[in-house]
Amino acid sequence: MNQDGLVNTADAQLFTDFNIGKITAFPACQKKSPCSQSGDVNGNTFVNQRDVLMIQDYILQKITLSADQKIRADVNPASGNGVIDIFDTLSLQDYIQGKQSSLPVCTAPPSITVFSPNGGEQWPIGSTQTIRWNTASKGGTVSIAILDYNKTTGDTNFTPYTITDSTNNNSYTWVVPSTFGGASSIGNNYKLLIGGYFWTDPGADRPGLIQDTSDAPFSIVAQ
Ligand SMILES: [Ca+2]
Ligand SMILES: [Ca+2]
Ligand SMILES: [Ca+2]
Repeated sequence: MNQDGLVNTADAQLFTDFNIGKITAFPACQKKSPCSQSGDVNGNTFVNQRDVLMIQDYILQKITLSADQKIRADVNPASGNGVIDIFDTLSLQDYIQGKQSSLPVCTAPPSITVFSPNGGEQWPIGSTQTIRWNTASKGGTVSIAILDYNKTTGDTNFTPYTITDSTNNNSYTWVVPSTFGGASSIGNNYKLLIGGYFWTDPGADRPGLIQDTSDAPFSIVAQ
């Protein structure tokens, strides 16, 4: 079924997944690594169940792996973490069975960077300002908030004020309000926060939060 040369429960699982609609097709042929040699632990140019079994045997201390094999086995998370554990086997299995189109280590998360305000600005109440940021991949939605570092909330050293949810197109026009949360907005210790769930971590089965803040505080001043 998954053409790894083994007829075992993995094939039965594929049948089950197909019958209940979790997958829409069976792996048609032997898979290659989605990047360099990641996942191909035994180095035979194919990524299949034998590689998963090698990682499992390594975790159970039945076998040892060479330094290169350890690098190829560390497919999770996106940065590779130098730890070989069950999450690597689960990600590798998802890739082999077609549930994921790549391996986490082969899918670098996009970054987001706040450009303006990025620190030092003095924005008057009532003025129209352009909040700017940059993402490698546009699309989706970002949440924009102002963090007031002069006020703590719970166990955080800032108080957030939500501005809006905006299309992730790298800019948003903002009229600086006179109040935040019912109090004057005049202050000298604000940072802008931009964050969104516009990337799905293939190893986590859920969208991962990508966010950034101003590098240094900015101020809101009187009109
Ligand atoms: Ca292999
Ligand atoms: Ca790992
Ligand atoms: Ca930043």
